[in-house]
Amino acid sequence: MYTPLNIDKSPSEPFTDYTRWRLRVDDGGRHSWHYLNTDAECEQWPQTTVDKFWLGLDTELPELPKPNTPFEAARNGYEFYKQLQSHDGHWAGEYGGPMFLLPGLVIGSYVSGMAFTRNERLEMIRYLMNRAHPDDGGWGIHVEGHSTVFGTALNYAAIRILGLDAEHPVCVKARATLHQFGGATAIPSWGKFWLSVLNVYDWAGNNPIPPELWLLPNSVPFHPHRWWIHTRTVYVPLSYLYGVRFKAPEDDLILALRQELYPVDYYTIDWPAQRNNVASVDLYSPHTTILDVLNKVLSGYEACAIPPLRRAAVEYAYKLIVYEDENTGYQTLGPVSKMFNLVARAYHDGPNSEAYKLHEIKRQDFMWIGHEGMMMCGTNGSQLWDTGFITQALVETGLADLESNKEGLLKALDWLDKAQILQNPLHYETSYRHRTKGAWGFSTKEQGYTVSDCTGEGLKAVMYLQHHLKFTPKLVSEERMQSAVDLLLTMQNPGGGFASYELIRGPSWLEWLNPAEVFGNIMIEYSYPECTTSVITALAIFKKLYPAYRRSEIDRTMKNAIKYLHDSQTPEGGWVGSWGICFTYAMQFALESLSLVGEIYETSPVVSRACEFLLGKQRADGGWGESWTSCEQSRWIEHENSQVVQTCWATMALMYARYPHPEPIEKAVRLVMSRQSPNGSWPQEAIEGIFNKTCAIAYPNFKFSFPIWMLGKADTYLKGLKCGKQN
Ligand code: LAN
Repeated sequence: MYTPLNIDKSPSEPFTDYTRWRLRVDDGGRHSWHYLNTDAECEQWPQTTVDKFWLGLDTELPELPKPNTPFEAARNGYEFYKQLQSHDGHWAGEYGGPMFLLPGLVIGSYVSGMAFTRNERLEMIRYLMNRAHPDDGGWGIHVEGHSTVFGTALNYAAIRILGLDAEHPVCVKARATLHQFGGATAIPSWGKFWLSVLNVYDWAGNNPIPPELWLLPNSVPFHPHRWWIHTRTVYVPLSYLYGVRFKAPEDDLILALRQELYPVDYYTIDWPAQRNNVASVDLYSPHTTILDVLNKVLSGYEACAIPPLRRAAVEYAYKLIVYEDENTGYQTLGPVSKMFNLVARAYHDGPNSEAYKLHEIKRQDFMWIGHEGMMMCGTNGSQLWDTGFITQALVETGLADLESNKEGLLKALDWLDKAQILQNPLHYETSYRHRTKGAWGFSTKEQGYTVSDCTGEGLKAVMYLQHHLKFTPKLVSEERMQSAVDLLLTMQNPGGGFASYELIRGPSWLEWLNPAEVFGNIMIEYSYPECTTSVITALAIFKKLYPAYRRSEIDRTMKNAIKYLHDSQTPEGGWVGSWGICFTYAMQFALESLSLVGEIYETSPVVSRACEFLLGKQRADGGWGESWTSCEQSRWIEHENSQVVQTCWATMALMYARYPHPEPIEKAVRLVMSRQSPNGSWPQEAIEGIFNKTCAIAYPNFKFSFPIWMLGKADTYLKGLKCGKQN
């Protein structure tokens, strides 16, 4: 379908004219990248600093006077970063990292007959070329991971669909690596699924994904509505497409891929024997015996599935897909469900339907062009998350009071005001959703999902902006803040902790049924230190401002949450991060919330243990550096270099704890200042985030918000320590 593209250039240079790309920001902070074909269009819509920065072009921002104090360094940092604020007040950013998303975008679009522009195809090919491992030519599960069958087979299929010739050296090298792994037969389950949809893997090679589970009574302990929201939201379209055994019609490319993806003859493969065949390079969570037995039973059922029951289940799954599309303005919860829902709607509703068109429009929100080419993002952006952090940083450091920063902050407040979700979902109980009224989500209001810590950070940012500054209007009413608090109060789990999107709904043994092989802890919600601490912090600040509102419930919630935090500290004194890398991330949040309930270094053994743990990890250069594999293994693993962002988290943690000795903080400040560029920015270092234990994800805006925050805070903190000493 897509015409072949003849590529003979090196991917180090763009395949398209980078001066022609523009990021459009629509209502609520929607992102979409557009390529302008004519000079007239370019003149009418000039490239902004935001565009240039994310494209990796020279921003031409000036060198700033050399900073002599941490505050001056923070001010320089923001002089740069404020140029990256969008006209509507939020900060846009790339959200790449996972390497299994772009193949979903490409395969899903291909089998649905949805086109890409030539320029998008060129830059996606370039991205994949740039991201192939230089040594073996394969791809991993994320940009910093080793090559796997999952990454290599899926991205190989993607680059071929996009138009790269099978004999191009990039394909030849990747194919050789894939074949060395034994070929695509041993791809993990989600890969088996995508390849089956593409009709280059037989459905008989998949373990069953029966839609009938949705028809069980809700009270059944393993009913899918009890699963972690990402797992079940992917399972819905998966079970639909499995139920109808969707497969793309054979064409020349598909026939060719059947040859290329396997070192053996495709037509001789024993497919049922592949169901549990997963390459060892890919495996993180091996199947349990219970899962294997269950799969055998379900396979038996597949052979004699009762047609009317299957039909009813497939119809129900389809209904849930529609609900999800409509609840989220066709963004869906995330990039995986996005593309599976798109395929399901294209198949069921056809290419002339409204659903198809809307899916096509919103597909754009996940596509991002960076300096290495075009990728698919982990969500439709991290708008709220990034805006929440920098605004808090500005208020806490005093940078918000500088005249030149006021206008931007007013815009940010305006954006935050509009980003709060004011209603429950359109389809609410019917799509098993948690309340959303009062919430802030991770990206945009349209996406429409409550996240506990995003609500916490959103609320905190609003309270800081509205109450700590003299020049801001009270855009978010007291009632709306109360509604955010009401929401948070519905989210505490029995152990006192807070999970990501919902309460923990299922029993922990459900994890034994984790079929994904490449991820850990994905079957149910868990309480997370990071989520819990954001909530505690928001509630503590809210309580100071509105002491009368639901006072006893807030007190009780906080007390239980603090207990959870104490309980979840590791014996060495750390907290394991699940969404950022790793201990330094979680500890910054933990010590912030503990300080707000009066637990500091000198009074609390929990906090002093935490500080000693951190100090034990500080390096001679003053920095901290942990590898993303710390998250995989839940133990501290050093990165080869110290990292600016992690150094800031660790230093913030020490300051929240009111650590009394200045030396470690001074050393860290010196390191972060020494890494700052003359224009105030910081260069990109290692990837910052993680999910599901194994997949790293990029938060490139962290390299601005956290250094600005830490340096500004350290300035006052160190001065305070000196005064204390003098006194
Ligand atoms: C995110 C991104 C944000 C993150 C935080 C707010 C930082 C966290 O504290 C709570 C969980 C949350 C919302 C989160 C959950 C899982 C996400 C959505 C992601 C890491 C971004 C991408 C990831 C999603 C699961 C990727 C799609 C892959 C699947 C396995 C479905």
